[in-house]
Amino acid sequence: GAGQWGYAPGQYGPENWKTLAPQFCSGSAQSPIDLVYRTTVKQTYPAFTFTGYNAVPGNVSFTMSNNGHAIGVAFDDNNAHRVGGGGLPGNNYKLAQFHFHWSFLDNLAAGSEHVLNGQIYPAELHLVHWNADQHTDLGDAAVGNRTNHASLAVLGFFIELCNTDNPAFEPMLKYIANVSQSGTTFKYPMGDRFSLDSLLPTDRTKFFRYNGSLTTPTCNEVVTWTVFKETISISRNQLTKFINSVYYEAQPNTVATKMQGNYRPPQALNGRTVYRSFD
Ligand code: B30
Ligand code: ZN
Repeated sequence: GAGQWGYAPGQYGPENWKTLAPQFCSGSAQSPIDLVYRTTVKQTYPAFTFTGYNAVPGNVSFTMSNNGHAIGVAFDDNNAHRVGGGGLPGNNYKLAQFHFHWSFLDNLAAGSEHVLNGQIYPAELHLVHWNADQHTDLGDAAVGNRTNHASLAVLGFFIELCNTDNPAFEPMLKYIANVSQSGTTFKYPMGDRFSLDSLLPTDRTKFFRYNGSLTTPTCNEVVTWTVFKETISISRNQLTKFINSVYYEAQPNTVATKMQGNYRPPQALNGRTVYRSFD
């Protein structure tokens, strides 16, 4: 469940997460951040290795879910989606889920969590991987009572508006009405396929790197963040359909509202170094 926090300004909003979940949300290595190119430090990194990110075999099912604050997809593939290399502090990160943060219907321009040189994008994709050499599952890696930036590798991609539909989003959009309410899940029919490789940009060599946190309460500082320079495109119609189709978890004494603007604003750097892999 989402717990008593949300994105609307006020008692449960991002400005009060420090109070709602003080242990980590008030920490000094929080995410997201504004990635300012001229303040970053160039470093040479080995290439990422992506395993299992190609077309999903017909016998692998996957589930889309509405957890009350974002729409996510998880593969039921015995952790076959893995990432290593890329200078991550580990070589055996398993994909638990991916999810989106996105904009408001009346302002499609603002929806990303990370910001690039002051520019906010319409949406952002997060691929959440946990370190299988150190942890038993995502929960153990994400919300343990410890600070270990090797626990999670979250890969972030900016999503920008384009005039044409991106076919890679169609499998999600086809079934999005099945997860309109918080707490609902939808298992894709056998034979329906979703390929992450078709969604991700082909150039995954240019990225920013820093130590940060979960961008939602309890904001644990357990993430090695990678935010890629190359973007994913989505059409206005597709983004609008996502936002119009799904609802947040209702906060106490309120009715559920449309899931829009589910992003945390940038957090203070507090002396952290942000690296980049490219000139
Ligand atoms: S993010 O990529 O930094 N936005 C979690 C993972 C990645 C990010 C944020 C949170 C995470 O695993 N959180 C703990 C699990 N959640 C369950 C869930 O995802 O549904 C606990 C919770 O918050 O109650 Cu809602
Ligand atoms: Zn996220």
